[in-house]
Amino acid sequence: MSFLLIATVILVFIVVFQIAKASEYVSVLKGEEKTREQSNRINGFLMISFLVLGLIGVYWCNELFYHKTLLAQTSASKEGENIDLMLKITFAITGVVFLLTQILLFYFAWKYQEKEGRKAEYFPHSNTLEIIWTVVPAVFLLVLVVFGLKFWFHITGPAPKDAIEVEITGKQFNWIYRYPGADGIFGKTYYKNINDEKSNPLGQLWDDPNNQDDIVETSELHIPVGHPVKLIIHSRDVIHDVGLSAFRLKMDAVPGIPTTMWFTPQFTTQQMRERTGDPDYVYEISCDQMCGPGHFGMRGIIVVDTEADYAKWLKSQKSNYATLFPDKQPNAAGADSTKPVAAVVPATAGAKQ
Ligand SMILES: [Cu+2]
Repeated sequence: MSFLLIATVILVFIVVFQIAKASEYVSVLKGEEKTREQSNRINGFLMISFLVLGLIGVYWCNELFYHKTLLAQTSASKEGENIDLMLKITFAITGVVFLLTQILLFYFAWKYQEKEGRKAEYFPHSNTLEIIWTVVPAVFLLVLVVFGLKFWFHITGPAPKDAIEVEITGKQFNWIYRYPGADGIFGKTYYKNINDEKSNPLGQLWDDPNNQDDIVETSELHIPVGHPVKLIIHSRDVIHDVGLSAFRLKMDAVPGIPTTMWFTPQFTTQQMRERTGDPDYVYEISCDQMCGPGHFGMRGIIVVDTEADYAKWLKSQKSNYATLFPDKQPNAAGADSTKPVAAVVPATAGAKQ
């Protein structure tokens, strides 16, 4: 079998070699000039064909895949609309440049093919041209960068006063969400207090009274529609990244350095299901930073509720403190109370959605 294979390869090689040799004799007979002219014409024609087929291909790919891209759906956050706008402007500018340069490249290759009596002009340098093709792209890039910085400072800057604050902590390999509770203040945490066995994944310090009403959640992040949400982003181990593609946002989760970003969801999860025509649609958090062997599994889920549903969900949540110390009464002053548990926990406690 291998002998046959080797023999075939050798035979094919000999045939190709003989054909090449024969065509060489033919070109000698016809005159080298003429052969070159002919091959130039063929190359010129192929260049134009490549241009036309290539442009059809670009258009076809777009028709085929556009509905699978992010831009097919409008941004799910108000702030993300700025990102979409910038992306569209970038596409428009680079699209025009792409079309112009590609069309000229292949058209010139055809138009200026070697012909009798045509001589190439020697044109090594032009200051005017250098200035034009340096300054024009620089101006366009500057405008894009300035807009980018403006939007960036907007979402990483101070959030509106009525923003809901949620803490999100990445760890190998999932996300932990924390709500500050009724007092609106996150209790202190200390990394040496982190203990997954004792249900303290964030290392909450129990002697800080602000911790007593903090809700810690690992299954889903609930946020209300039409309301600014500020994420305070932490990491427990290595660098992760909160990627919110539907909202057009992402931000690194860096151990020891909290990062923030805020946004306003425009559509509830239910509305998004109708918009996409996908009954199973959910907002996803993807970890956008390769963070270890379980990186692929760091898919978080965000549920965007109506204001009423969100309030209902929040009310049904029990603070981590109340779960861990059911015999202690959460108290704004931090003092332990001997009041019965029933008074501490709302009737709906524990009924997670
Ligand atoms: Cu990660």
